[in-house]
Amino acid sequence: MKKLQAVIFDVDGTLAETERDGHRVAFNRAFEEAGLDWYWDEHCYGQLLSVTGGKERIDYYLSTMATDFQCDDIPDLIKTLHASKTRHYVSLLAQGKIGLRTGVARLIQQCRSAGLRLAIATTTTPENVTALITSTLGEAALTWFECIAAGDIVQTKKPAPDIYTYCLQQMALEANACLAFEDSGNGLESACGAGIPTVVTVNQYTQQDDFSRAVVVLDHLGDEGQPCQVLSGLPVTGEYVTINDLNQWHHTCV
Ligand code: XBP
Ligand code: MG
Repeated sequence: MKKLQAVIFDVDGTLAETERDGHRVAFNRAFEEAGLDWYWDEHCYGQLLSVTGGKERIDYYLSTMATDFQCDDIPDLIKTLHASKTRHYVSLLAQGKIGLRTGVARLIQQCRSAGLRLAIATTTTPENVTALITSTLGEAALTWFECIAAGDIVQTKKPAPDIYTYCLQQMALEANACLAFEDSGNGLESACGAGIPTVVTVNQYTQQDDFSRAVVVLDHLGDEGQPCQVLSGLPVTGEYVTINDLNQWHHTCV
């Protein structure tokens, strides 16, 4: 039987609810700063989230919702807007505007205490990962993650498996020695495409996604006094997810 050796976390929507009040707000501030009358409200942003990657999302918006927009150099505009958006997003995080989801800090610490190797596999930029981890767990926590696979480090973003495959390669790990934590259908497809058994914690934007390939789907990881709920898949032993559950789930599916 293959032993669980590592846990790989997605970032946006999994470690923290960063999309509605973080990335979306940062995009709108970048558009305003550029003198554009674009505004992504919560509903519109939910539709745009079907495309991963901020630059790719702006391009998708232009090709589907702002088709009349004219510009001599669209790629340069997208690059400039995204750099501005990242600055605004990092600033929001530095102000402590976004915290970790229920149970995330606890489970990360329990993984560390149990000797499990930790990694991150995300579509967002490395700067954004650094800003989120630093603002929620402290700068030293960055060293807890052996590999932070982020953004443009791979050619093709989620739902392609590339970012997870890259992470496995960097850590010289086999997929069946790991568990991945995701929040979205795109993320689940990416992790499963790399052969990694995956746990999903849903959020407001991903509740309707297809999670049929997940080992277990939860509302959140739970904490003392904040019981989690299994939406589908394998059971949780107690009121919140512990290392025992990770080992049990891993044992059941590899
Ligand atoms: C979610 C994404 C990211 C963010 C925006 O990433 O798709 O693109 O929405 O961040 P995750 P950027 O894989 O962590 O769920 O603008 O930096 O792409
Ligand atoms: Mg995500």
